[in-house]
Amino acid sequence: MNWRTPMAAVSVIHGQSALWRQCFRTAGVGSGHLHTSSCRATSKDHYKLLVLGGGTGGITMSARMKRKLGAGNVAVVEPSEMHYYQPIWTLVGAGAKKLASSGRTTASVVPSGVKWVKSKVQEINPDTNTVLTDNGMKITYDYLIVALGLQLHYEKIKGLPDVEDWVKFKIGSNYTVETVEKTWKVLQNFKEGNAVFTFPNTPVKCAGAPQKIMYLTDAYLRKVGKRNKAKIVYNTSLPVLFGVKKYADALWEIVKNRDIQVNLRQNLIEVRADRQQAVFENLDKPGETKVFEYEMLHITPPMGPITVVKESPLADEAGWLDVNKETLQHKTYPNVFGIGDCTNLPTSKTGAAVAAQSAILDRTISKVLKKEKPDRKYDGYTSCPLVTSYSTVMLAEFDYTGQPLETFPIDQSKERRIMYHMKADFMPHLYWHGLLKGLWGGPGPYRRIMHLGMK
Ligand code: FAD
Ligand code: UQ1
Repeated sequence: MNWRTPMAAVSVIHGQSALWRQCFRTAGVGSGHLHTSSCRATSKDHYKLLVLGGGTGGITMSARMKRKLGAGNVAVVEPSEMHYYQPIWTLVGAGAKKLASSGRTTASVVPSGVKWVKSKVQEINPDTNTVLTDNGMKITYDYLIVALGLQLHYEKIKGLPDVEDWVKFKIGSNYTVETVEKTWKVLQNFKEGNAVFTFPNTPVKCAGAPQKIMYLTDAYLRKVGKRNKAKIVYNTSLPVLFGVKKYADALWEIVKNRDIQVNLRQNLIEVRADRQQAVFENLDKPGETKVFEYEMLHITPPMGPITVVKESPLADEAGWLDVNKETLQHKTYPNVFGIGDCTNLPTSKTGAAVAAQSAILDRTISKVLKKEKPDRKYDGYTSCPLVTSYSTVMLAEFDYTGQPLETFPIDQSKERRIMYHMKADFMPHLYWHGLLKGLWGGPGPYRRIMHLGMK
């Protein structure tokens, strides 16, 4: 729909009146969230800075920008009632954490003084500095930060049954709030056979997560005495086990020692759920398929850019937000910026990357507001705490060059108990109280101290 046509303008007005009716129905009695309810957004539809998406990057930048621009000048558009700390889902899928611990209401994470527009972005028009939402609002901005994340494409796997039937068909996936507990149920129900783990033929968020759950499965089955009844298989679309050699070498040692079979260039294309069979295509020999029987199937779905970004003038050819890889400023619209999974930054998509990006983007926007040239450069820092058991983690950290960029002055390719505690116990606090409050910009400054200024 194009909101500039007269027809569309009518539906915008209808949308707003429907919104007002909804406000009258739901407002009042104890609904005292200062920044919630889409109704109040209709009273103001221009913001100095508008943030699209209230996930990791969106909330983080809202907090930072509100500090910079003051209350009332920043709004964030996010449809979900709940905000999730996704990295802990790896442990939820293995029964080591409860799902409830991963979520907080969006109302509680939107910083005070920032307007929460509880709607879905439907169209972005950077030529007129306008955003259109699914409930008919037109919001204009001076500056825009796009933090819309990425889209999961389970529908691209042929034959995948309805989510309600996944446990019956022994399927789980740590990648969504609806499916992560199914991984744990399927793991507990495991009797005998193949445990098969997949990695799709697309960019993914947290490229280590597809194998973390495999190591936890191995550890769980050993703990309950079923490991000798299981064959663990990792079928990955990639030509490598991990993108950074130092960690890949260490992971190859682990899979060898734990008797895990790794098949490279294998892409899940079909699930025959009633027969408990998964069909993989050999990416080096298109058309050649191999069928794996399974007793447990963990799916990492294909992923891609969010449709609203892909269909906007802000996208690159592949559909990702087209930003400068050093400044995070859009390549053709200088009042537009991007952060996180929605961007085409050539680094691994993680929350840790968002943390490092947030400090750079904060600085870039400060400079742009002062009509100066951005001066700080993002080095591509990203991190993946590779959980290798219920008590160990290998903390991978690297940059655009694909070289390790480690925070601690120890060999981080070793599995360590202390890193497990960092991942399981410390990171959630750092996320909720540091990153989302705009106070944590990644470990860069600490790395420099710990390496005596050498890194
Ligand atoms: P998100 O946090 O996904 O936020 C995007 C937001 O945009 C969402 O709130 C969504 O509702 C909203 N949105 C989407 N479409 C629209 C629309 N049309 N209009 C308005 N809003 C919209 N990272 C790590 O650093 N370490 C880890 O160990 C780690 N492990 C992970 C394990 C798993 C299983 C998963 C799933 C992720 C993991 N990650 C990890 C990755 C990390 O969670 C993401 O990289 C991070 O959340 C990206 O932040 P983002 O803001 O780009 O996207
Ligand atoms: C990090 O900053 C971060 O964001 C809060 C994560 O979670 C989403 C991480 O998993 C990691 C590893 C980092 C990097 C932090 C340190 C202390 C190495």
